[in-house]
Amino acid sequence: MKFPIVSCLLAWTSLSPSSAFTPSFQRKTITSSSSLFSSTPSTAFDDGERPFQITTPIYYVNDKPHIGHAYTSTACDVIARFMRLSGRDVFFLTGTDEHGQKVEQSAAKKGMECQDFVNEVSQSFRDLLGVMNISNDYFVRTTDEAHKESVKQLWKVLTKKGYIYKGTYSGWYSVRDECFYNESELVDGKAPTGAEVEWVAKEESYFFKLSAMEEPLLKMYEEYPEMIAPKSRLNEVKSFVSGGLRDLSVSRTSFKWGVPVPDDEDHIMYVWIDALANYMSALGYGSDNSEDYEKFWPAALHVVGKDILRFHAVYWPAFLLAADLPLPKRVYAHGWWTKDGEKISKSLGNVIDPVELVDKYGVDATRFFLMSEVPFGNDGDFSDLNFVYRCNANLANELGNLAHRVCTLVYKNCDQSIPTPGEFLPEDVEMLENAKSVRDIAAGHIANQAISQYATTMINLVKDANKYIDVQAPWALKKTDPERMSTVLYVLMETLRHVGILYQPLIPDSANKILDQLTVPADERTFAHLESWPLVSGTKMDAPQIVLHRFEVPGEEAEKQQQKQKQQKQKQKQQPKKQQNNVPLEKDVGRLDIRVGVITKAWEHEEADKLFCEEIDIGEESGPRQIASGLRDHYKLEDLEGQRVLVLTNLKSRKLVGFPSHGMVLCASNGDTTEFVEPPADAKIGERIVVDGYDGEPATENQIGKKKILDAVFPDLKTNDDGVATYKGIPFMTSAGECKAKSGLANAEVA
Ligand code: ME8
Repeated sequence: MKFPIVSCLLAWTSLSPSSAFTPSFQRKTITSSSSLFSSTPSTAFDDGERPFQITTPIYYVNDKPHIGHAYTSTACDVIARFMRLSGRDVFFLTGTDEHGQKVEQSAAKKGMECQDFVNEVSQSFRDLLGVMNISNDYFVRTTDEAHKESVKQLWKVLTKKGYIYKGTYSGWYSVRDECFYNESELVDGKAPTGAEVEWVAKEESYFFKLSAMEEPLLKMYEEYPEMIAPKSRLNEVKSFVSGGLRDLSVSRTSFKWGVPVPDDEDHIMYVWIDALANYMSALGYGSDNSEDYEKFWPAALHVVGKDILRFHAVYWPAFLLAADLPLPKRVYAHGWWTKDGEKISKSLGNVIDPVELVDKYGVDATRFFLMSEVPFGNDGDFSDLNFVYRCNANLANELGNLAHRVCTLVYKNCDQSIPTPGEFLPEDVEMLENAKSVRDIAAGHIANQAISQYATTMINLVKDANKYIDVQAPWALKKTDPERMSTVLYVLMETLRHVGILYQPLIPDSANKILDQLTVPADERTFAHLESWPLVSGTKMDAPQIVLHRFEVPGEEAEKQQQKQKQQKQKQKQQPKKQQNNVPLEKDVGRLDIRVGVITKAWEHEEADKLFCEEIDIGEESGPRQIASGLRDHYKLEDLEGQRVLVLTNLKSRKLVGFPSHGMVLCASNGDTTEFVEPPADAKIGERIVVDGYDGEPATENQIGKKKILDAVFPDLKTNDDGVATYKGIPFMTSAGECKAKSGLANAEVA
């Protein structure tokens, strides 16, 4: 049954009353991006309305930036961009921490003046922001005069309130951690972090009365637990504080590179007082120009790595409580990246340079991988292979391919312009509602810093859109029902508009390129425009371009596969001929070498009007294979590129009307319909299909022919009731799940 467009829209909007879908001829005028939607969900720590300051740690300039720094900055960037698109007033702060012994020693090692050294390294952190496409509003440096004045101001307040006194210090200090440790904290004579410690023999020092803050801090954690996240970190902090706090040495006289203590310039302030104060100094705290401070302080969110939680969840609130200043709303401690299971460190030589990564894969893929691979808050392991698999699956195959297919179909079949939808069917309404519901779901995740869940929400929406296009098959409707084709394509474009707008925080460049192709004006891309701002039918489009490309699977993996194939061949060769002939060869599906592939190029055979010629990547180092398939009655040329397929690879090459074909693409067919058997989107290119219980070695190409293996196996290859390809009812499996006929064609032959 078809729904008339009006009643269908009513039915659709009744499910989400605040978000009426307005057909293109009834566009609303939005005067400012915040007039329709100017908040994010209220949470225990954030009311969803007030100006939002978000901060990264300020990074030490003792060495050039690495992947960990890029990670924290990107996470904050995603949240900041999301908030801005929601209409929130955002102040996104990052910067460099340039004082202290660690930096002083690094400058000395390079034989440079401290100031010259920090200028140079600070610039490399600033450059990284450009490389990672970070949208910070301000970059603070602790060597800025304004910052130094601001810290002195904080020191004076703490002194006036009676929390700073002079004494003498002796104890353990780690320069790498810039942290004092109690004897009891040391492990095998080292800091608990593994850093070297040195003994500071009796030195005159100012102290902060941290011991007096023990009770107020414990009370604060009790009354305001949402200040520390994720929840598991709160217990860690509580147990540290309830273990007893000793007064903190906050000045040193043994080095000079830092902010001098007001009225006692022989003393240099402890680098952590200096550093933590950046969050307020950047807003103008203690200066004549404190408008931003009035507006944004207290900060809504400090994002830090778990390594510096103690400084942010104990020392920082202690200083602020003592100074009678408002406390930040939340400190979020994220996890730690390792590389191939090992700690990232210079001495292991496994430091990942984010600039190299972006050079190799581009900024959006890098951002996407870092944000989606690991739940924010957990530790993560970096591997090139996972990077490539994830980006190829979720970005190139699912999103890039969908956007390209849809735009190409519209461009070719709808007069190069946005189609006019006809009547919507329930499945169209379901797709549109699904797209519309995603903003609130994503906003809920971002409000809780669940960045990877936001990514997963987007990935799932794109998967749903792929299912919709596969089922609706608009390419087949051109001749039979062009109005229906226009409706389906319109629904897909409108869904992609939501995808593009909502993906901007994560993959800004690619999302905006997709929105360009969809003809969405640059000033109509905020979340407010999702409310009632559909695409205008009839708008002319530019010729579609591929936005997200696939990456080569790293050589190592390809090498491994080649090695395996070589070994298999050698094993076969080594078997004495006689024996080979004597041992009966099981003629089952285990003899077939069926691999996951993707069509990278396709063209029409010049002489045979049923044949397409294809190049198919099955992960072989030698490059894609050329294969011819008789599919021209069933698919359009533009449907082929990017299509994931199963390839039967251990067949003798043969010429098909003059075209040498090196394998066979498997399809499901019931006589009327023929469609590809598809591996799941996350299946790895080149992996072999497994059928439980039939794990034999693939036969040689000669054996396949001579022993008539295909004749024996093909009658038992069928799709089941769910369209899953099976051998004798047992599913074709990949590491990512079952292989299925593209539109779920049930009980069809597979060949
Ligand atoms: O601690 N995985 O600066 P820093 C994830 N200046 N994140 C990582 C990481 C990894 N392997 N390595 C570093 C400082 N990070 C102080 C901060 S703030 C007032 C002063 C990230 O250069 C993570 O955010 O050592 C971590 O907290 C920060 O870099 C440490 O940067």
